[in-house]
Amino acid sequence: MNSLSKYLEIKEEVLEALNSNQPIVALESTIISHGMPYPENVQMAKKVEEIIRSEGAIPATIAIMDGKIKVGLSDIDLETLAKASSVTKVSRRDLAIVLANKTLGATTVASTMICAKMAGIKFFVTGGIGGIHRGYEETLDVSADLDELAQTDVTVICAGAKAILDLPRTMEYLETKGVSVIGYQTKVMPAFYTRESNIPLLHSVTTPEELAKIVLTKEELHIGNGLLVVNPIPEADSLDANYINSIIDQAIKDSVKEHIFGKDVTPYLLKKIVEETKGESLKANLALVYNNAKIGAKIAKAYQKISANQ
Ligand code: PSU
Ligand code: MN
Repeated sequence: MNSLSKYLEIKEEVLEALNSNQPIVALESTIISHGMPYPENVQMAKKVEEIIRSEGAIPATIAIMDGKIKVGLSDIDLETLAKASSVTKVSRRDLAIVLANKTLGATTVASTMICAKMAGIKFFVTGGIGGIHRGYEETLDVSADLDELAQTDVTVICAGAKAILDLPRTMEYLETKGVSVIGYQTKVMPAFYTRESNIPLLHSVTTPEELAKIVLTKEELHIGNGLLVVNPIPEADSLDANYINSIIDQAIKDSVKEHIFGKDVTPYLLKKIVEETKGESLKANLALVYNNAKIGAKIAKAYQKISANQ
């Protein structure tokens, strides 16, 4: 047994899909355990999988359980992650520790990318990526997601980075690290709860096929880093920019006052924003994840089709 297969536990249907070259979409679990309240989190996790299936791809939600990297979870696993109060938020630095200790861990964008790559999955759908936090000058808070995108060859489909972050700096960092950011039917960076920021994108596509061709080309060149697809929240679900930004501003002030730091910052802000918007932000968050799942599955399918014809 090679050392990796000792830790990887790939669900049967995902394994079959890998062996027969079917499209697969990976999903993270921190969004379940730390990103949304119960029971909406588990409902979201199940519905995202359904959407991916209805588009003709196989979902593979990833988490750390019983000393294994589980790729593809059962409904019981999803329920456990959604309910348990002692789930570790696992980023790159935590992966070996949580595996060795056999504790329960939810994977962030960074560690889901690592695990997807280990399993041979090329596409990964989430809500929003982490980035450079506002107040970076003081805290040096930069999400490990950005460096993972710089080094791990997986395509991540998201709705941009939300305004809890410093968007211009996040984009500068991605540029420095050589990460391609491609708008899906948009020419500006989406800001998660809203469709637009004031940051123009250099590249955009209008179809999954165009995107798939870029992914294949990047692969054939062995460039080796990640690729970020940014897909705006549907118009009908987007929030008013002034409204949500004032709530975000206040939540950030509160986080400073309460001395929240490190990995607790993002979950704290998300929770606060859900409370202050009386659930409006949660509704928007769910809608954008579903939209990303649909587009992500379409891209995975288009990729499978063109790569089979090579
Ligand atoms: N953005 C969301 N919901 C989330 C996250 C980001 O809208 O749940 C999670 C993702 O797992 C992401 C992580 O990888 O937060 C980033 O955390 P940090 O900022 O501590 O790197
Ligand atoms: Mn951080």
